[in-house]
Amino acid sequence: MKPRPRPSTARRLLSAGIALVVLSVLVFVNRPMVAFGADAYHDFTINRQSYKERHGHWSRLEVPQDFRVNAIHAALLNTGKVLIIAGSGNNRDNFEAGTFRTVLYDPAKDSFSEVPTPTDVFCAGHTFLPNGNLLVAGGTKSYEVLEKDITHAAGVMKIKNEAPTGPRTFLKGTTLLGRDGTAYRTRADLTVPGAKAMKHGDKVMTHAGEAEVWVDAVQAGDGSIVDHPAQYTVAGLTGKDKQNIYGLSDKITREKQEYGGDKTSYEFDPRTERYVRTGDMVKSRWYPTLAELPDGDVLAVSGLDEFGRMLPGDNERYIKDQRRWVDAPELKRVFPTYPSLHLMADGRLFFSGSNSGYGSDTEGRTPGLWNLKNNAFQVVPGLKDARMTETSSSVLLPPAQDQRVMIFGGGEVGESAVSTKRTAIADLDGTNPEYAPGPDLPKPARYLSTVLLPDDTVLTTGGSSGYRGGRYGDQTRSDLYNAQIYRPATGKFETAADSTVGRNYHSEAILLNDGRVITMGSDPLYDETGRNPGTFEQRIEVYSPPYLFRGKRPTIGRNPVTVQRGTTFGVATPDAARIRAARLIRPSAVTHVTDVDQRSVALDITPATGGLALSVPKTKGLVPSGWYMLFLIDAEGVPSAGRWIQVR
Ligand SMILES: [Cu+2]
Repeated sequence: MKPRPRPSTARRLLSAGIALVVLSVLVFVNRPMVAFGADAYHDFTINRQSYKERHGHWSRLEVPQDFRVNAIHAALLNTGKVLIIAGSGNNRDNFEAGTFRTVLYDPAKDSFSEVPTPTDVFCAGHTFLPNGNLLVAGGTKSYEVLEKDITHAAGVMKIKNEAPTGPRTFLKGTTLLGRDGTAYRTRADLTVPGAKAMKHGDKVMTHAGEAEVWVDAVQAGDGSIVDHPAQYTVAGLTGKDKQNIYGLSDKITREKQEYGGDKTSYEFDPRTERYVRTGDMVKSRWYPTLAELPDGDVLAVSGLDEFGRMLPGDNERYIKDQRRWVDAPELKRVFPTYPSLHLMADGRLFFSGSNSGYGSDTEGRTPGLWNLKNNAFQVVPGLKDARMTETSSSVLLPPAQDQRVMIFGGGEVGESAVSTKRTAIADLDGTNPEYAPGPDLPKPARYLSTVLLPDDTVLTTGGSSGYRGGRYGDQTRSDLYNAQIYRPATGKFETAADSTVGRNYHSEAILLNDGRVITMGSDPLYDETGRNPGTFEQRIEVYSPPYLFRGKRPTIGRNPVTVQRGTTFGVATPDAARIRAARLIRPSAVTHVTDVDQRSVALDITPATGGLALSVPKTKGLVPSGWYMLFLIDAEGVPSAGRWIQVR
């Protein structure tokens, strides 16, 4: 065999060079393949049956362009459809154009439809009534104006009328004059009631009529600022009128003007799929919580008034049989906006501490049990990171009979970079309940959505570590994609599959009656760079929990449509032998991760011919009247699809 000649150095260098070029080309050509390989492997992993059985599975919903809205509120109707409310959707252009949106999604048919939305229900409160209608009250009367955009000093003016000669109307643009002649104009038409004579013992006293209105300085600049309480005359009035009718204002400034609340109220009817106007609320409210009471009436709590001021503890009651609101001065109590108020078995409302966005940073933030019979408030101590309850979420853990409320995450008051991974559980059954620590979340979280599942677990998903998805530590964006399932029986979180869409402020997650969870919304303050304004997230995802991949689901053959609290009813099921639990789950009505509707009530089970006999507890505070989803759960924790039942 002829030996190969040794290559020259030049030749060796040349072939090494060629090899390097070829290798570089190969690496370059294959680079996307390598990346694609990692993606493909991830896809392969999350789509494996064994993975889904342990962690569940997410999928993206196809939303036709016409039905993409800014989901600010979401509720599951007893038709199985999801009510998605945007109103103006935190979009000033929509507000000014009077474009208010509501969309219905039907999971059974995978179809969308549009619902006419009469007024701006953006940031209203809501809760389900015993008849299945969703009471929606409050909303947006005016958008905020940032300090940098305020050219003319403005303030709230109280117009007083000391003449007992009946109401007086002043048109928008009416001028009020300060002592030095500085002029201000009213922003809206205003009717001021006449003075009233009132008897106090044997004395008769005159009470002036009064009404409030925004006024803006006629001249731009700081010259019209008034930093102290002062009196103003109404231009054009003379003689006695001029003496009797005048304006009073605490201050007129160029400070930020908060969003103003609205007093409009509706019942949304799931059958006609329309908003039906009820009597107005007594107060205008932006960010109120509506809490159903044991008798089926509703309490509206907290909010900003029409001038963007925190309501100082003014709460009111909806009388469902008369479809009107009445003042509840006997229940004066201060809470921050969107307080989480969970109805307990004894009829008290438990304020978990969770709230969303506005209010005094000290007053009214302490968790406790609110007795509506005497307005007493029993503090529930022991919450770690007690200052971090804003943008937290809380749920009544399943089953409701355990009377345990769990709070998740949250951040410091206002636009703060500080948030917590703390959870805590208050066992409210005893006489002196306290919060005890729960397991930490994997990461600090605000705006975490928490959803009760039929197998007595709680899905926690979405949220961000930073304020509205923004900066946290060295990240410019801080959306959380990790989801986890809390299992009360073990007191631990289990890892769920990752979601693919970040969800922070103005996002929701709710249980569907087919056992899946739908998630939507998110309103980041900034984009990915952290420099430009963010875009509202309109994509929708659906999460299928592990139980949907664990074999055949039990079925319900037949069930009554209406059941009485404290009675036993029969359901037909071919799976009776393997059923271990039955739950009534009250559907969610959620906004700003505040959902005081969802609850899961355990039913006692006894065997019966052709199925099972199920007993509904008789306590109203445990099972408030209304529509529920009935789930049967087998020994493996696999639930049936939910059937709609009305509890009376
Ligand atoms: Cu909001």
